[in-house]
Amino acid sequence: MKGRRITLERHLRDEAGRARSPAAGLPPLMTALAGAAKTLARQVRRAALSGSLGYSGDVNVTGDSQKKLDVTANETVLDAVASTGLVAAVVSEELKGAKALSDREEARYILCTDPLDGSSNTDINGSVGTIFGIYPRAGGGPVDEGHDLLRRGSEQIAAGYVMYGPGTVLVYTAGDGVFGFTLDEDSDEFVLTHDRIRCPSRGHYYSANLGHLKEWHPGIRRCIEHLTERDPATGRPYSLRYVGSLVADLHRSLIEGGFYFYPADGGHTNGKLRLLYECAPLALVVEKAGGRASTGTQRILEVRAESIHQRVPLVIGSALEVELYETFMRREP
Ligand code: FBP
Repeated sequence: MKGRRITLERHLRDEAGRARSPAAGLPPLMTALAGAAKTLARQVRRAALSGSLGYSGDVNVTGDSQKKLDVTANETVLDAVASTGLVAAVVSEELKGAKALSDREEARYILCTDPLDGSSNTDINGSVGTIFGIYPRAGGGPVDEGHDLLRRGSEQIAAGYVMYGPGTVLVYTAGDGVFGFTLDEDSDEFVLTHDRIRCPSRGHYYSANLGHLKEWHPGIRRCIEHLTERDPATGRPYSLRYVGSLVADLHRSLIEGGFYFYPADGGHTNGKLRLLYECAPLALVVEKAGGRASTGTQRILEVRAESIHQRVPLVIGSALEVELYETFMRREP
Protein backbone atom coordinates (compact mmCIF):
# COMPACT_ATOMS: atom_id res chain seq x y z
CA MET A 1 0.00 0.00 0.00
CA LYS A 2 1.60 3.30 -1.15
CA GLY A 3 1.80 6.35 1.16
CA ARG A 4 2.08 6.65 4.95
CA ARG A 5 3.17 3.56 6.89
CA ILE A 6 0.42 2.96 9.45
CA THR A 7 1.16 0.52 12.26
CA LEU A 8 -1.58 -1.42 14.07
CA GLU A 9 -1.01 0.63 17.25
CA ARG A 10 -1.37 3.89 15.30
CA HIS A 11 -4.50 2.59 13.54
CA LEU A 12 -6.06 1.49 16.87
CA ARG A 13 -5.40 4.90 18.39
CA ASP A 14 -7.04 6.62 15.42
CA GLU A 15 -10.00 4.23 15.53
CA ALA A 16 -10.33 4.58 19.33
CA GLY A 17 -10.80 8.31 18.83
CA ARG A 18 -13.90 7.50 16.77
CA ALA A 19 -15.14 4.50 18.84
CA ARG A 20 -18.40 4.29 20.84
CA SER A 21 -18.08 3.19 24.50
CA PRO A 22 -18.09 -0.69 24.32
CA ALA A 23 -15.11 -0.68 21.98
CA ALA A 24 -13.18 1.91 23.98
CA GLY A 25 -11.12 -0.81 25.72
CA LEU A 26 -10.31 -2.60 22.49
CA PRO A 27 -6.90 -1.07 21.62
CA PRO A 28 -5.01 -2.67 24.55
CA LEU A 29 -6.79 -5.98 23.98
CA MET A 30 -6.10 -5.95 20.23
CA THR A 31 -2.48 -4.97 20.96
CA ALA A 32 -2.20 -7.96 23.32
CA LEU A 33 -3.66 -10.29 20.67
CA ALA A 34 -1.21 -8.87 18.11
CA GLY A 35 1.61 -9.53 20.59
CA ALA A 36 0.45 -13.15 20.92
CA ALA A 37 0.38 -13.39 17.12
CA LYS A 38 3.99 -12.19 16.85
CA THR A 39 5.08 -14.78 19.43
CA LEU A 40 3.05 -17.51 17.71
CA ALA A 41 4.48 -16.61 14.30
CA ARG A 42 7.94 -17.29 15.71
CA GLN A 43 6.81 -20.47 17.51
CA VAL A 44 5.18 -21.86 14.35
CA ARG A 45 8.16 -20.91 12.16
CA ARG A 46 10.66 -22.51 14.59
CA ALA A 47 8.53 -25.55 15.54
CA ALA A 48 10.76 -28.09 13.74
CA LEU A 49 13.83 -26.55 15.38
CA SER A 50 12.35 -26.47 18.89
CA GLY A 51 10.86 -29.97 18.85
CA SER A 52 7.32 -28.57 18.83
CA LEU A 53 6.01 -30.65 15.94
CA GLY A 54 3.79 -33.66 16.48
CA TYR A 55 1.12 -34.57 19.00
CA SER A 56 0.92 -33.64 22.69
CA GLY A 57 -0.61 -37.02 23.51
CA ASP A 58 -3.88 -35.47 24.70
CA VAL A 59 -7.32 -35.12 23.05
CA ASN A 60 -9.26 -31.85 23.32
CA VAL A 61 -12.91 -31.54 24.40
CA THR A 62 -14.17 -31.80 20.78
CA GLY A 63 -12.29 -35.05 20.23
CA ASP A 64 -9.34 -33.72 18.19
CA SER A 65 -5.90 -35.14 18.96
CA GLN A 66 -4.01 -32.13 20.24
CA LYS A 67 -0.83 -31.03 18.51
CA LYS A 68 1.99 -29.66 20.70
CA LEU A 69 1.49 -26.32 18.91
CA ASP A 70 -2.22 -26.33 19.88
CA VAL A 71 -1.15 -26.36 23.52
CA THR A 72 1.58 -23.75 23.01
CA ALA A 73 -0.77 -21.48 21.08
CA ASN A 74 -3.45 -21.73 23.77
CA GLU A 75 -0.97 -20.74 26.49
CA THR A 76 0.44 -17.88 24.38
CA VAL A 77 -3.01 -16.36 23.73
CA LEU A 78 -4.19 -16.84 27.33
CA ASP A 79 -1.05 -15.26 28.81
CA ALA A 80 -1.29 -12.29 26.45
CA VAL A 81 -4.93 -11.42 27.18
CA ALA A 82 -4.69 -12.20 30.92
CA SER A 83 -2.00 -9.54 31.21
CA THR A 84 -4.46 -6.83 30.10
CA GLY A 85 -6.93 -7.36 32.98
CA LEU A 86 -9.69 -6.57 30.44
CA VAL A 87 -10.90 -10.14 29.83
CA ALA A 88 -13.25 -11.84 32.28
CA ALA A 89 -13.17 -15.25 30.61
CA VAL A 90 -11.83 -17.12 27.59
CA VAL A 91 -13.64 -19.79 25.57
CA SER A 92 -10.98 -21.77 23.71
CA GLU A 93 -11.02 -24.82 21.46
CA GLU A 94 -8.28 -26.25 23.68
CA LEU A 95 -10.13 -25.80 26.99
CA LYS A 96 -13.04 -27.97 28.21
CA GLY A 97 -14.72 -25.14 30.11
CA ALA A 98 -14.43 -21.38 29.85
CA LYS A 99 -11.34 -20.11 31.72
CA ALA A 100 -12.22 -17.32 34.15
CA LEU A 101 -9.46 -14.70 34.22
CA SER A 102 -10.91 -11.81 36.24
CA ASP A 103 -14.16 -10.75 37.91
CA ARG A 104 -12.99 -7.18 38.38
CA GLU A 105 -15.15 -4.31 37.10
CA GLU A 106 -12.73 -3.46 34.29
CA ALA A 107 -12.79 -7.02 32.93
CA ARG A 108 -15.45 -6.03 30.40
CA TYR A 109 -14.77 -8.58 27.65
CA ILE A 110 -15.24 -12.25 26.81
CA LEU A 111 -12.74 -13.73 24.33
CA CYS A 112 -13.65 -16.73 22.15
CA THR A 113 -10.64 -18.19 20.36
CA ASP A 114 -9.28 -20.99 18.25
CA PRO A 115 -5.62 -20.45 19.16
CA LEU A 116 -4.31 -22.66 16.33
CA ASP A 117 -6.59 -23.29 13.41
CA GLY A 118 -5.64 -25.82 10.75
CA SER A 119 -3.52 -27.90 13.10
CA SER A 120 -3.47 -30.75 10.58
CA ASN A 121 -1.00 -28.53 8.67
CA THR A 122 1.54 -27.99 11.47
CA ASP A 123 3.88 -30.88 10.61
CA ILE A 124 3.86 -30.26 6.84
CA ASN A 125 4.86 -26.59 6.99
CA GLY A 126 1.38 -25.61 5.83
CA SER A 127 -0.55 -22.44 6.63
CA VAL A 128 -2.24 -22.26 10.04
CA GLY A 129 -4.10 -19.50 11.86
CA THR A 130 -5.56 -18.01 15.02
CA ILE A 131 -9.23 -16.95 15.22
CA PHE A 132 -10.75 -14.59 17.81
CA GLY A 133 -14.14 -13.05 18.66
CA ILE A 134 -14.66 -10.41 21.38
CA TYR A 135 -17.94 -9.94 23.27
CA PRO A 136 -18.79 -7.10 25.69
CA ARG A 137 -20.01 -7.73 29.20
CA ALA A 138 -22.47 -5.45 30.97
CA GLY A 139 -20.37 -5.32 34.15
CA GLY A 140 -17.85 -7.20 36.34
CA GLY A 141 -18.52 -10.07 38.73
CA PRO A 142 -18.47 -13.83 38.17
CA VAL A 143 -19.08 -14.99 34.59
CA ASP A 144 -22.52 -16.49 33.94
CA GLU A 145 -22.49 -19.05 31.08
CA GLY A 146 -26.02 -18.34 29.85
CA HIS A 147 -25.63 -14.56 30.02
CA ASP A 148 -21.99 -14.02 29.12
CA LEU A 149 -20.95 -17.00 26.96
CA LEU A 150 -23.92 -18.43 25.05
CA ARG A 151 -24.24 -15.48 22.68
CA ARG A 152 -25.17 -14.60 19.12
CA GLY A 153 -22.28 -13.70 16.85
CA SER A 154 -24.04 -10.39 16.09
CA GLU A 155 -23.19 -9.34 19.68
CA GLN A 156 -19.44 -9.41 18.98
CA ILE A 157 -17.84 -5.95 19.08
CA ALA A 158 -14.73 -7.13 17.29
CA ALA A 159 -13.40 -10.26 15.60
CA GLY A 160 -10.58 -11.38 13.39
CA TYR A 161 -7.93 -13.87 12.52
CA VAL A 162 -4.20 -14.21 12.02
CA MET A 163 -2.82 -16.26 9.16
CA TYR A 164 0.66 -17.77 9.56
CA GLY A 165 1.65 -18.41 5.98
CA PRO A 166 4.54 -17.16 3.85
CA GLY A 167 3.86 -13.89 5.69
CA THR A 168 1.90 -13.27 8.88
CA VAL A 169 -1.31 -11.31 8.32
CA LEU A 170 -3.76 -10.07 10.96
CA VAL A 171 -7.25 -9.19 9.72
CA TYR A 172 -9.87 -7.72 12.03
CA THR A 173 -13.06 -5.67 12.25
CA ALA A 174 -14.57 -3.66 15.08
CA GLY A 175 -17.77 -3.19 13.12
CA ASP A 176 -16.78 -0.34 10.81
CA GLY A 177 -14.51 -1.65 8.08
CA VAL A 178 -12.23 -4.67 7.80
CA PHE A 179 -8.48 -4.05 7.98
CA GLY A 180 -5.46 -6.25 7.18
CA PHE A 181 -2.01 -5.82 8.70
CA THR A 182 1.16 -7.63 7.64
CA LEU A 183 3.89 -8.38 10.19
CA ASP A 184 7.15 -6.64 9.33
CA GLU A 185 9.60 -8.97 11.01
CA ASP A 186 12.40 -6.37 10.68
CA SER A 187 10.62 -3.84 12.88
CA ASP A 188 8.39 -6.43 14.63
CA GLU A 189 5.36 -4.27 13.78
CA PHE A 190 2.04 -5.04 12.12
CA VAL A 191 1.69 -2.56 9.24
CA LEU A 192 -1.57 -1.70 7.45
CA THR A 193 -1.43 -3.39 4.02
CA HIS A 194 -5.15 -4.00 3.34
CA ASP A 195 -7.27 -0.93 4.11
CA ARG A 196 -11.07 -1.40 4.27
CA ILE A 197 -11.14 -4.84 2.60
CA ARG A 198 -14.15 -5.58 0.35
CA CYS A 199 -14.97 -9.22 -0.41
CA PRO A 200 -15.65 -9.56 -4.17
CA SER A 201 -19.33 -10.46 -4.73
CA ARG A 202 -18.26 -13.53 -6.72
CA GLY A 203 -15.05 -15.48 -7.35
CA HIS A 204 -13.67 -18.47 -9.22
CA TYR A 205 -12.85 -20.82 -6.35
CA TYR A 206 -14.66 -23.11 -3.98
CA SER A 207 -13.08 -24.71 -0.92
CA ALA A 208 -14.36 -27.89 0.72
CA ASN A 209 -13.25 -31.39 1.67
CA LEU A 210 -14.74 -33.22 -1.35
CA GLY A 211 -13.92 -36.46 0.36
CA HIS A 212 -17.32 -36.14 2.05
CA LEU A 213 -19.23 -35.27 -1.17
CA LYS A 214 -21.35 -38.44 -1.20
CA GLU A 215 -22.70 -37.69 2.28
CA TRP A 216 -23.71 -34.09 1.62
CA HIS A 217 -27.22 -32.65 1.28
CA PRO A 218 -28.44 -33.24 -2.34
CA GLY A 219 -28.73 -29.47 -2.85
CA ILE A 220 -25.03 -29.05 -2.07
CA ARG A 221 -24.08 -31.81 -4.49
CA ARG A 222 -26.25 -30.10 -7.16
CA CYS A 223 -24.53 -26.80 -6.43
CA ILE A 224 -21.08 -28.36 -6.99
CA GLU A 225 -22.29 -30.00 -10.21
CA HIS A 226 -23.53 -26.58 -11.35
CA LEU A 227 -20.28 -24.80 -10.46
CA THR A 228 -18.17 -27.44 -12.22
CA GLU A 229 -20.12 -27.35 -15.51
CA ARG A 230 -18.31 -25.52 -18.36
CA ASP A 231 -19.92 -22.12 -19.16
CA PRO A 232 -17.36 -19.34 -19.69
CA ALA A 233 -20.13 -16.72 -19.75
CA THR A 234 -20.74 -17.35 -16.03
CA GLY A 235 -17.12 -18.01 -15.10
CA ARG A 236 -17.66 -21.75 -14.79
CA PRO A 237 -16.15 -24.20 -14.12
CA TYR A 238 -14.92 -22.98 -10.73
CA SER A 239 -11.58 -24.28 -9.48
CA LEU A 240 -11.17 -26.20 -6.23
CA ARG A 241 -8.73 -24.86 -3.65
CA TYR A 242 -8.50 -26.53 -0.22
CA VAL A 243 -5.61 -25.81 2.14
CA GLY A 244 -7.15 -27.67 5.07
CA SER A 245 -6.88 -24.55 7.21
CA LEU A 246 -10.15 -22.60 7.50
CA VAL A 247 -8.24 -19.32 7.99
CA ALA A 248 -6.16 -19.80 4.83
CA ASP A 249 -9.15 -20.83 2.68
CA LEU A 250 -11.26 -18.00 4.13
CA HIS A 251 -8.51 -15.40 3.55
CA ARG A 252 -8.40 -16.32 -0.14
CA SER A 253 -12.17 -15.99 -0.43
CA LEU A 254 -12.09 -12.62 1.37
CA ILE A 255 -9.36 -11.16 -0.85
CA GLU A 256 -10.01 -12.82 -4.24
CA GLY A 257 -13.62 -14.00 -3.94
CA GLY A 258 -15.06 -17.49 -3.85
CA PHE A 259 -16.38 -19.46 -0.91
CA TYR A 260 -15.59 -22.14 1.68
CA PHE A 261 -18.04 -24.62 3.13
CA TYR A 262 -18.07 -27.44 5.68
CA PRO A 263 -21.58 -28.94 5.78
CA ALA A 264 -23.00 -31.74 7.83
CA ASP A 265 -21.84 -35.20 6.79
CA GLY A 266 -21.88 -38.77 8.09
CA GLY A 267 -19.06 -38.06 10.54
CA HIS A 268 -20.14 -34.53 11.48
CA THR A 269 -23.94 -34.41 11.83
CA ASN A 270 -23.84 -30.68 12.66
CA GLY A 271 -20.79 -29.86 10.55
CA LYS A 272 -17.25 -29.86 11.96
CA LEU A 273 -16.60 -26.23 12.81
CA ARG A 274 -17.33 -24.61 16.16
CA LEU A 275 -19.76 -21.67 16.29
CA LEU A 276 -18.25 -19.40 18.99
CA TYR A 277 -14.54 -19.50 18.08
CA GLU A 278 -14.45 -20.41 14.39
CA CYS A 279 -17.69 -19.58 12.53
CA ALA A 280 -19.04 -16.47 14.34
CA PRO A 281 -15.77 -14.45 14.34
CA LEU A 282 -15.14 -15.15 10.64
CA ALA A 283 -18.79 -14.41 9.83
CA LEU A 284 -18.47 -10.94 11.35
CA VAL A 285 -15.30 -10.23 9.35
CA VAL A 286 -16.79 -11.45 6.08
CA GLU A 287 -20.13 -9.67 6.52
CA LYS A 288 -18.40 -6.38 7.37
CA ALA A 289 -16.46 -6.81 4.11
CA GLY A 290 -19.68 -7.28 2.11
CA GLY A 291 -19.61 -11.09 2.01
CA ARG A 292 -22.04 -13.58 3.51
CA ALA A 293 -21.94 -16.43 6.07
CA SER A 294 -24.64 -18.99 6.90
CA THR A 295 -25.35 -22.52 8.03
CA GLY A 296 -26.88 -23.02 4.59
CA THR A 297 -30.27 -22.10 5.97
CA GLN A 298 -29.61 -19.47 8.70
CA ARG A 299 -27.29 -16.44 9.01
CA ILE A 300 -24.38 -17.52 11.25
CA LEU A 301 -24.49 -14.25 13.25
CA GLU A 302 -28.11 -14.96 14.28
CA VAL A 303 -27.42 -18.41 15.75
CA ARG A 304 -27.44 -18.25 19.57
CA ALA A 305 -24.92 -20.68 21.04
CA GLU A 306 -26.43 -23.50 23.10
CA SER A 307 -23.07 -24.76 24.33
CA ILE A 308 -19.58 -23.29 24.15
CA HIS A 309 -18.21 -26.00 21.83
CA GLN A 310 -21.34 -26.23 19.65
CA ARG A 311 -20.70 -27.13 15.99
CA VAL A 312 -22.66 -25.70 13.04
CA PRO A 313 -22.57 -26.24 9.27
CA LEU A 314 -20.76 -23.34 7.56
CA VAL A 315 -20.80 -21.71 4.12
CA ILE A 316 -18.90 -18.42 3.92
CA GLY A 317 -17.39 -16.03 1.40
CA SER A 318 -18.59 -14.10 -1.66
CA ALA A 319 -22.25 -13.09 -1.27
CA LEU A 320 -23.45 -14.39 -4.66
CA GLU A 321 -21.90 -17.83 -4.23
CA VAL A 322 -23.21 -18.26 -0.68
CA GLU A 323 -26.69 -17.20 -1.85
CA LEU A 324 -26.43 -19.70 -4.74
CA TYR A 325 -25.51 -22.48 -2.28
CA GLU A 326 -28.49 -21.56 -0.06
CA THR A 327 -30.79 -21.53 -3.08
CA PHE A 328 -29.72 -25.04 -4.11
CA MET A 329 -30.27 -26.24 -0.53
CA ARG A 330 -33.78 -24.75 -0.50
CA ARG A 331 -34.59 -26.19 -3.95
CA GLU A 332 -33.68 -29.77 -3.00
CA PRO A 333 -34.92 -30.24 0.61
P1 FBP B 1 -8.82 -26.98 13.89
O1 FBP B 1 -7.59 -27.35 13.17
O2 FBP B 1 -8.67 -25.80 14.74
O3 FBP B 1 -9.45 -28.11 14.64
O4 FBP B 1 -9.85 -26.47 12.74
C1 FBP B 1 -10.63 -27.18 12.01
C2 FBP B 1 -10.07 -27.42 10.61
O5 FBP B 1 -8.75 -27.86 10.67
C3 FBP B 1 -10.17 -26.21 9.68
O6 FBP B 1 -9.12 -25.33 9.80
C4 FBP B 1 -10.18 -26.89 8.31
O7 FBP B 1 -10.82 -26.13 7.33
C5 FBP B 1 -10.92 -28.18 8.59
O8 FBP B 1 -10.88 -28.39 10.00
C6 FBP B 1 -10.27 -29.34 7.92
O9 FBP B 1 -11.07 -30.47 8.17
P2 FBP B 1 -10.90 -31.79 7.29
O10 FBP B 1 -9.57 -32.34 7.64
O11 FBP B 1 -12.06 -32.65 7.72
O12 FBP B 1 -11.01 -31.38 5.87
